[in-house]
Amino acid sequence: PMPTPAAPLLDPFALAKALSGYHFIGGGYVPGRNGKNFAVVNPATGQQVAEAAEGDAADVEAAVQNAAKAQKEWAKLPARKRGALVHQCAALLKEHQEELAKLIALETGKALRTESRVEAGVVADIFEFFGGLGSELKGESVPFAPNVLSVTVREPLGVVGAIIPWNVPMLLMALKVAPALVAGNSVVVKSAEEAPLAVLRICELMNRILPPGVFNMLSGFGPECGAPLVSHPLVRKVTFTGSVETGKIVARAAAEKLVPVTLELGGKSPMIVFADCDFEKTVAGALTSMRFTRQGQSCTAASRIYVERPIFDRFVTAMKDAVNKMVMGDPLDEKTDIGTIVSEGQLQKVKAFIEEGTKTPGATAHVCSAMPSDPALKKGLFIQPVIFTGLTKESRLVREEIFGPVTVIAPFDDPESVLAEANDSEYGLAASLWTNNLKVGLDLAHRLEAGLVQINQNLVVQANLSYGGVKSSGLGKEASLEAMLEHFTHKKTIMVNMA
Ligand code: TXE
Repeated sequence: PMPTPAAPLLDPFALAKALSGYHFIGGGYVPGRNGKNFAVVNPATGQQVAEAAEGDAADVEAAVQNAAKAQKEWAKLPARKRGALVHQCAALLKEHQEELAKLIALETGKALRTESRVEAGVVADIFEFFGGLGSELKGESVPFAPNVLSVTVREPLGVVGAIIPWNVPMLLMALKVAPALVAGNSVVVKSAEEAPLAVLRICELMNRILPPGVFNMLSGFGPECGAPLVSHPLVRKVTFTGSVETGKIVARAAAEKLVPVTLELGGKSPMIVFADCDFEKTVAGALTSMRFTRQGQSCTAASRIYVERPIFDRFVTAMKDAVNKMVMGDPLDEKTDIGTIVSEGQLQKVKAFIEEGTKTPGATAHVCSAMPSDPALKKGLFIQPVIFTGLTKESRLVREEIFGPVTVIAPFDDPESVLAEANDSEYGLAASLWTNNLKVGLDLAHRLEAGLVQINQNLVVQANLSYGGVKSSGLGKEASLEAMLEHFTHKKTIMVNMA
């Protein structure tokens, strides 16, 4: 029986409770086999809102076996039919946008108006985009010899194991699940321990349309639940978003059984602002690029801003003024711009960075915005956004991913020096350039070491555009037709000798 109702349930607290203690395996909600659960906490209040099943190898075994069985039938459906079903999922997800937005706001602390509602909308958009691509799973005919017909066909890989983090769980799940399914694979997702609920709710919605077993979800911790999923012999593809450190563990385990792996890891994305930019638009662009609305918990967040010296002071002042206008508060409140950090562990990590920056000689910490005054939120994981100036490139705050509401702004004098600084990073996920001189802009865009470079805008991931980093930011691409073909199918060659 489904523990959640057919109509959207707009009370996220009731929904969280209803989803407590379940995985989603073989087309239905099932409790964990070991009976162990862990707490899901509302980071805005510190109160427990649900329990999640603590998955282990036995749950992985059940989910993968179900997925393997379902995949055989799913792959037999015409590709366009699979796409059409995924497209129908998009429509249903759209109907439930508000419900999903509230649930994700509750479990992650991301503000409803500025972040969570947007994420729920993008999720539907991703399913809609990939749902239209069934007929693109085409092969080629290759000239070989006069009497030989030589063709390639695209075949699914089998069961896909997907591991997702907590910052935008629904969106990152969709980027993996939608193309995997359209390509004829089945999927087992391991959700993030901080945010298992909204993705679990989506399972039941999609199961109204998809055959049982093609989409399964497990909650649990990395070593106990994620690791056995990655190593399971029937999992023929692994796709992961998370930290560099865990990404390497996952890649090693996948290499052990020689299955392909896609990794989307962190970033330290530079934003480069030239004096000839459109000043007001650039300040507004910087405000969204820093993703302070998400407390900076974004892999593409502009966490290093380089500003050409003549406008440096004016830019810093404008940024401080803009961030000071942002309202921190209850994520579910429509007035709130900035919600909370996701967990106590992340909060401590971010605070340690801020402390280190504050103590650095020559550095100034511009602390912005005001902590919420509501006593109900006094245990909430709020943190005031900080803009740092005066830090040099040796600082850990300039080099490492903080994943918090912290940005470093530094001046530069010429395009070559700023390019060298921007590229002097272990990461290479995203970058943006703000200038009216497109000759300089385009030249730098070609020479920046990043998977995504934008000039005079800084949009988040788009379903139809290739997304993914270079260097330690990852391996392989997500989103786009090409990502579906390259990462969720293999190309088989068939030759017919007709002589
Ligand atoms: O990441 P982990 P955490 C960065 C960000 C953040 C840091 C730590 O800097 O501060 O990583 O976050 C699962 N085998 N990003 O600890 O550990 C885990 O259960 C298989 C950037 O949350 O990478 C979760 O589902 N799976 C990033 C997922 O991996 C394992 C988004 C991510 O957790 C595992 C998130 C194992 N051995 C964090 N160990 C981005 N690119 O946006 C853990 N997991």
